[in-house]
Amino acid sequence: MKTFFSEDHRLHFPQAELAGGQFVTPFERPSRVEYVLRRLRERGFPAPEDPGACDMGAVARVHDAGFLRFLETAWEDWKAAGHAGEIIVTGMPTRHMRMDRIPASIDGRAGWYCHAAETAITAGTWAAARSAAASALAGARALGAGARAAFALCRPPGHHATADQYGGYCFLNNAAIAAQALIDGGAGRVAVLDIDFHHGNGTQTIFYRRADVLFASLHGDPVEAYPHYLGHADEHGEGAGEGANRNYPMPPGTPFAPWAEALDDALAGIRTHGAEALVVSLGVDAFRDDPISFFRLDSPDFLEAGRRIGRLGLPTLFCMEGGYAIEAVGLNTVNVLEGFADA
Ligand code: Q9C
Ligand code: ZN
Repeated sequence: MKTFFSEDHRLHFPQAELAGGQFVTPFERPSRVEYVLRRLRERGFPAPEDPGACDMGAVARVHDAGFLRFLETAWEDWKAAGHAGEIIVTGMPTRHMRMDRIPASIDGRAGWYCHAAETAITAGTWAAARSAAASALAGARALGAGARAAFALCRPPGHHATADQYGGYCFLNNAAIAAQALIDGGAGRVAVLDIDFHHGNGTQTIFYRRADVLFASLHGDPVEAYPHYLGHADEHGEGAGEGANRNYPMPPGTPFAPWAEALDDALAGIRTHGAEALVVSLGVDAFRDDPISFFRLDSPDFLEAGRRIGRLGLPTLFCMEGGYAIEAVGLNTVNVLEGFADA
């Protein structure tokens, strides 16, 4: 399995995440990928390839032009406004406010282009986010060239990023960008399977009105879990996309058996949809020891999940998403990949 990874992920490491009313060291930190790299090496995966420069044309097929300009210039504008710290949004447009006037100030624009304030932007965030999208695009190219599978070790993650908002530790939606690239490369239909603990609100909304990209997500019920305001079972897609969105919200304490049942149902839906390629949003925060999540998967369960995904028989790109039980992130991630390869 080809793997793609850029050292530029290190350029994104905010000092702080707003959590529980305190500033804490971000859960989504650079050391996460070290554990994945080590396990890949130990278990005989080929050395990761650097993806090179990011194809911004491909990124612009998914993301709003104003949003991309904002990300590109946000840090300079923030400094120019005299702000001393990292970009942390303090207000966003919500119910009872105007949604048709984008402010000029950096504070106003940051709120406009954000949906969750735990996520800070720093000097290197834009470069890191582009490098993660570049890995996803390199993975999509590998599938296009005939590979059965590829792994993009994306950091920062992507599935919470909408067409025009960052949040949930995500800036560019790596999996959505890859899915769009597969469509643009000639695939008639593609599926995105999201097994990160959190609902992939960004990916869902990007493809919500489209029939060509099916989105299926297994996640903590938004009644109890981030992103709180999307991810319910009755979100089926709209217009041409009606029926091409499948959500499997599950309650606190969910162990592997019901989770795997949801996985099987999602995989059956992907088969029925007629997908020619699969993108997996591979978060491993469904792990029982994850510090910010509430499912109970054990490490061997990730092997079995990979096997079940592998039995679909589709060309598959895995894009790294979440997983915060730092030392187990490598084992659990590589278990999915190895299970897939063994299927
Ligand atoms: N106090 C991904 O897994 N809220 N993002 C965390 C912790 C944000 C998760 C609350 C969680 C975002 C890619
Ligand atoms: Zn997550």
